[in-house]
Amino acid sequence: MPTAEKVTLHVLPPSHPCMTARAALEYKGVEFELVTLDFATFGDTMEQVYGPGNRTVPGMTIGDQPIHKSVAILERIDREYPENPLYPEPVGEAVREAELWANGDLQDLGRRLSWGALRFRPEAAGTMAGGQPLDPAGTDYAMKLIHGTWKYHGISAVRLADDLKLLPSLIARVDGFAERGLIDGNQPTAADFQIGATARVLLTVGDLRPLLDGTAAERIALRFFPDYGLDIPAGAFPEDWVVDELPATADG
Ligand SMILES: N[C@@H](CCC(=O)N[C@@H](CS)C(=O)NCC(=O)O)C(=O)O
Repeated sequence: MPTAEKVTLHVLPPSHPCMTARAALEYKGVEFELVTLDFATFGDTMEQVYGPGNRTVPGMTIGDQPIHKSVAILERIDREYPENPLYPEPVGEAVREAELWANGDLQDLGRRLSWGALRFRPEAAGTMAGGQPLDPAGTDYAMKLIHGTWKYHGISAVRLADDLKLLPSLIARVDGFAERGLIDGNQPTAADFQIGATARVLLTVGDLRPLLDGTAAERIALRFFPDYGLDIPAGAFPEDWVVDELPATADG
Protein backbone atom coordinates (compact mmCIF):
# COMPACT_ATOMS: atom_id res chain seq x y z
CA MET A 1 0.00 0.00 0.00
CA PRO A 2 1.49 3.41 -0.89
CA THR A 3 2.18 5.62 2.10
CA ALA A 4 -0.51 8.06 3.21
CA GLU A 5 2.15 10.23 4.86
CA LYS A 6 3.35 13.48 3.40
CA VAL A 7 6.34 13.17 1.04
CA THR A 8 8.81 16.08 0.75
CA LEU A 9 11.86 16.29 -1.53
CA HIS A 10 14.67 18.74 -0.72
CA VAL A 11 16.68 19.82 -3.78
CA LEU A 12 19.00 22.32 -5.39
CA PRO A 13 17.86 22.84 -9.00
CA PRO A 14 21.09 22.17 -10.98
CA SER A 15 22.00 19.05 -9.00
CA HIS A 16 21.84 15.85 -11.04
CA PRO A 17 21.13 13.47 -8.11
CA CYS A 18 18.19 15.78 -7.28
CA MET A 19 16.95 15.42 -10.87
CA THR A 20 17.17 11.64 -10.43
CA ALA A 21 15.07 11.60 -7.27
CA ARG A 22 12.50 14.01 -8.65
CA ALA A 23 12.11 12.08 -11.92
CA ALA A 24 11.56 8.82 -10.02
CA LEU A 25 8.87 10.37 -7.80
CA GLU A 26 7.13 11.87 -10.82
CA TYR A 27 7.33 8.60 -12.77
CA LYS A 28 5.71 6.74 -9.87
CA GLY A 29 2.96 9.34 -9.70
CA VAL A 30 3.75 10.24 -6.08
CA GLU A 31 2.28 13.46 -4.73
CA PHE A 32 5.11 15.35 -3.06
CA GLU A 33 6.20 18.79 -1.98
CA LEU A 34 9.33 20.04 -3.74
CA VAL A 35 11.43 22.25 -1.46
CA THR A 36 14.09 24.19 -3.35
CA LEU A 37 16.87 25.14 -0.95
CA ASP A 38 19.04 28.21 -0.96
CA PHE A 39 22.55 27.77 -2.38
CA ALA A 40 24.15 29.61 0.55
CA THR A 41 22.45 27.69 3.34
CA PHE A 42 21.40 24.30 1.96
CA GLY A 43 24.06 22.27 3.81
CA ASP A 44 22.90 23.50 7.21
CA THR A 45 19.24 22.94 6.32
CA MET A 46 19.97 19.41 5.13
CA GLU A 47 21.89 18.62 8.30
CA GLN A 48 19.00 19.86 10.44
CA VAL A 49 16.52 17.60 8.65
CA TYR A 50 18.71 14.58 7.79
CA GLY A 51 21.11 14.47 10.71
CA PRO A 52 24.76 15.25 11.48
CA GLY A 53 27.06 15.09 8.45
CA ASN A 54 24.23 14.73 5.94
CA ARG A 55 24.78 18.03 4.14
CA THR A 56 24.24 17.02 0.50
CA VAL A 57 21.09 17.14 -1.61
CA PRO A 58 18.78 15.39 -2.35
CA GLY A 59 16.89 14.23 0.72
CA MET A 60 13.33 13.01 1.05
CA THR A 61 11.10 12.83 4.08
CA ILE A 62 8.11 10.51 4.38
CA GLY A 63 6.14 11.83 7.34
CA ASP A 64 8.95 12.57 9.78
CA GLN A 65 11.26 9.86 8.44
CA PRO A 66 14.37 11.23 6.71
CA ILE A 67 15.85 9.39 3.70
CA HIS A 68 19.13 10.86 2.48
CA LYS A 69 20.85 10.48 -0.96
CA SER A 70 19.45 9.47 -4.30
CA VAL A 71 20.09 5.71 -4.17
CA ALA A 72 18.32 5.35 -0.81
CA ILE A 73 15.50 7.56 -2.07
CA LEU A 74 14.90 5.48 -5.21
CA GLU A 75 15.02 2.26 -3.22
CA ARG A 76 12.48 3.62 -0.74
CA ILE A 77 10.19 5.00 -3.45
CA ASP A 78 10.19 1.58 -5.09
CA ARG A 79 9.34 -0.14 -1.81
CA GLU A 80 6.47 2.26 -1.01
CA TYR A 81 5.16 2.30 -4.60
CA PRO A 82 5.86 -1.13 -6.10
CA GLU A 83 3.82 -0.60 -9.27
CA ASN A 84 6.06 -0.02 -12.33
CA PRO A 85 9.19 -1.29 -10.52
CA LEU A 86 12.45 0.63 -10.80
CA TYR A 87 14.35 -2.67 -10.39
CA PRO A 88 12.27 -4.97 -12.61
CA GLU A 89 12.86 -8.72 -12.67
CA PRO A 90 14.72 -10.55 -14.09
CA VAL A 91 17.29 -7.72 -14.37
CA GLY A 92 16.65 -6.10 -10.97
CA GLU A 93 20.03 -6.97 -9.46
CA ALA A 94 21.94 -5.88 -12.57
CA VAL A 95 19.98 -2.60 -12.64
CA ARG A 96 20.99 -2.03 -9.02
CA GLU A 97 24.66 -2.60 -9.87
CA ALA A 98 24.46 -0.22 -12.84
CA GLU A 99 22.75 2.36 -10.62
CA LEU A 100 25.47 2.12 -7.95
CA TRP A 101 28.19 2.47 -10.57
CA ALA A 102 26.47 5.54 -12.00
CA ASN A 103 26.04 7.00 -8.53
CA GLY A 104 29.78 6.80 -7.94
CA ASP A 105 32.26 7.27 -10.77
CA LEU A 106 29.91 8.65 -13.40
CA GLN A 107 28.12 11.12 -11.10
CA ASP A 108 31.41 12.61 -9.88
CA LEU A 109 32.74 12.89 -13.39
CA GLY A 110 29.59 14.78 -14.42
CA ARG A 111 30.25 17.25 -11.63
CA ARG A 112 33.93 17.72 -12.48
CA LEU A 113 33.49 18.06 -16.24
CA SER A 114 30.68 20.62 -16.03
CA TRP A 115 32.31 22.78 -13.33
CA GLY A 116 35.60 22.16 -15.12
CA ALA A 117 34.34 23.49 -18.45
CA LEU A 118 32.73 26.48 -16.75
CA ARG A 119 36.09 27.75 -15.54
CA PHE A 120 37.07 28.15 -19.20
CA ARG A 121 33.72 29.73 -20.13
CA PRO A 122 32.51 31.39 -16.88
CA GLU A 123 30.02 33.68 -18.65
CA ALA A 124 28.02 30.53 -19.53
CA ALA A 125 27.09 30.15 -15.83
CA GLY A 126 24.31 32.64 -16.56
CA THR A 127 22.55 30.01 -18.68
CA MET A 128 22.19 27.68 -15.67
CA ALA A 129 18.60 28.62 -14.98
CA GLY A 130 17.80 29.10 -18.65
CA GLY A 131 19.07 32.71 -18.70
CA GLN A 132 21.59 34.51 -20.91
CA PRO A 133 25.41 34.46 -20.68
CA LEU A 134 26.65 36.77 -17.90
CA ASP A 135 27.85 40.31 -18.35
CA PRO A 136 31.45 41.17 -17.25
CA ALA A 137 30.48 41.95 -13.63
CA GLY A 138 28.44 38.74 -13.39
CA THR A 139 31.33 36.83 -14.94
CA ASP A 140 33.69 38.16 -12.24
CA TYR A 141 31.31 36.85 -9.57
CA ALA A 142 30.90 33.50 -11.34
CA MET A 143 34.68 33.08 -11.63
CA LYS A 144 35.01 33.26 -7.83
CA LEU A 145 32.24 30.73 -7.34
CA ILE A 146 33.64 28.36 -9.96
CA HIS A 147 37.12 28.63 -8.45
CA GLY A 148 35.57 27.54 -5.12
CA THR A 149 33.95 24.49 -6.75
CA TRP A 150 37.27 23.47 -8.31
CA LYS A 151 38.85 23.50 -4.84
CA TYR A 152 35.92 21.68 -3.22
CA HIS A 153 35.72 18.91 -5.84
CA GLY A 154 39.49 18.60 -6.26
CA ILE A 155 39.32 19.64 -9.92
CA SER A 156 42.58 20.41 -11.74
CA ALA A 157 43.55 20.61 -15.39
CA VAL A 158 45.41 17.29 -15.09
CA ARG A 159 42.36 15.62 -13.56
CA LEU A 160 40.05 17.03 -16.23
CA ALA A 161 42.32 15.77 -19.01
CA ASP A 162 42.28 12.31 -17.35
CA ASP A 163 38.48 12.44 -16.99
CA LEU A 164 38.11 13.36 -20.64
CA LYS A 165 40.32 10.42 -21.63
CA LEU A 166 38.23 8.05 -19.49
CA LEU A 167 34.81 9.32 -20.56
CA PRO A 168 34.48 7.38 -23.87
CA SER A 169 34.84 4.04 -22.04
CA LEU A 170 32.12 5.08 -19.57
CA ILE A 171 29.75 6.10 -22.36
CA ALA A 172 30.44 2.78 -24.11
CA ARG A 173 29.65 1.00 -20.86
CA VAL A 174 26.27 2.75 -20.78
CA ASP A 175 25.64 1.51 -24.33
CA GLY A 176 26.42 -1.97 -22.97
CA PHE A 177 23.78 -1.52 -20.23
CA ALA A 178 21.23 -0.65 -22.93
CA GLU A 179 22.14 -3.77 -24.93
CA ARG A 180 21.51 -5.86 -21.79
CA GLY A 181 18.10 -4.25 -21.26
CA LEU A 182 19.04 -2.44 -18.03
CA ILE A 183 18.20 1.01 -19.43
CA ASP A 184 16.59 2.61 -22.48
CA GLY A 185 13.67 0.17 -22.62
CA ASN A 186 9.92 0.82 -22.63
CA GLN A 187 9.76 1.34 -18.85
CA PRO A 188 12.45 3.38 -17.06
CA THR A 189 14.58 1.76 -14.36
CA ALA A 190 16.52 3.24 -11.45
CA ALA A 191 19.62 3.09 -13.68
CA ASP A 192 17.86 5.19 -16.35
CA PHE A 193 17.21 7.94 -13.80
CA GLN A 194 20.73 7.79 -12.30
CA ILE A 195 22.65 7.59 -15.57
CA GLY A 196 20.28 9.84 -17.53
CA ALA A 197 20.65 12.73 -15.05
CA THR A 198 24.45 12.68 -15.24
CA ALA A 199 24.36 12.28 -19.02
CA ARG A 200 22.09 15.34 -19.18
CA VAL A 201 24.70 17.36 -17.30
CA LEU A 202 27.42 16.09 -19.66
CA LEU A 203 25.32 17.23 -22.63
CA THR A 204 25.49 20.80 -21.36
CA VAL A 205 29.19 20.78 -22.26
CA GLY A 206 29.35 21.49 -26.00
CA ASP A 207 32.75 19.78 -26.27
CA LEU A 208 31.20 16.48 -25.18
CA ARG A 209 28.19 16.44 -27.51
CA PRO A 210 29.96 14.79 -30.48
CA LEU A 211 31.01 11.88 -28.23
CA LEU A 212 27.48 11.46 -26.84
CA ASP A 213 25.77 11.80 -30.20
CA GLY A 214 23.62 8.74 -30.97
CA THR A 215 24.51 6.92 -27.73
CA ALA A 216 22.13 5.36 -25.19
CA ALA A 217 23.38 7.95 -22.66
CA GLU A 218 22.21 10.78 -24.91
CA ARG A 219 18.84 9.08 -25.57
CA ILE A 220 17.95 8.57 -21.91
CA ALA A 221 19.24 12.01 -20.93
CA LEU A 222 16.97 13.76 -23.41
CA ARG A 223 14.05 11.40 -22.80
CA PHE A 224 13.91 11.75 -19.02
CA PHE A 225 15.44 15.21 -18.61
CA PRO A 226 14.48 17.21 -21.69
CA ASP A 227 14.86 20.59 -20.00
CA TYR A 228 18.10 21.70 -18.38
CA GLY A 229 19.27 25.26 -18.61
CA LEU A 230 23.05 25.18 -18.73
CA ASP A 231 24.83 25.53 -22.09
CA ILE A 232 28.64 25.68 -22.18
CA PRO A 233 29.69 26.34 -25.78
CA ALA A 234 32.14 24.01 -27.50
CA GLY A 235 35.75 25.15 -27.33
CA ALA A 236 35.88 25.36 -23.52
CA PHE A 237 38.41 22.53 -23.18
CA PRO A 238 41.62 22.60 -25.24
CA GLU A 239 40.90 20.60 -28.38
CA ASP A 240 43.48 17.89 -27.82
CA TRP A 241 42.07 17.02 -24.37
CA VAL A 242 38.75 15.95 -25.85
CA VAL A 243 38.21 12.45 -27.26
CA ASP A 244 35.11 12.27 -29.41
CA GLU A 245 35.07 8.61 -30.42
CA LEU A 246 33.85 5.61 -28.45
CA PRO A 247 36.17 2.63 -27.99
CA ALA A 248 35.51 -0.25 -30.41
CA THR A 249 34.00 -2.63 -27.81
CA ALA A 250 31.54 -1.79 -25.05
CA ASP A 251 32.33 -3.14 -21.59
CA GLY A 252 28.83 -3.62 -20.13
N1 LIG B 1 25.80 10.33 -4.33
C1 LIG B 1 25.00 11.33 -3.64
C2 LIG B 1 25.64 12.65 -3.93
C3 LIG B 1 24.93 13.84 -3.39
C4 LIG B 1 25.73 15.11 -3.69
O1 LIG B 1 26.98 15.12 -3.58
N2 LIG B 1 25.01 16.19 -4.01
C5 LIG B 1 25.68 17.43 -4.30
C6 LIG B 1 24.87 18.24 -5.29
S1 LIG B 1 25.00 17.49 -6.91
C7 LIG B 1 25.78 18.24 -3.03
O2 LIG B 1 24.84 18.35 -2.28
N3 LIG B 1 26.97 18.80 -2.79
C8 LIG B 1 27.21 19.66 -1.67
C9 LIG B 1 28.30 19.16 -0.79
O3 LIG B 1 29.04 18.25 -1.20
O4 LIG B 1 28.44 19.72 0.31
C10 LIG B 1 23.55 11.23 -4.13
O5 LIG B 1 23.33 10.72 -5.24
O6 LIG B 1 22.65 11.63 -3.39
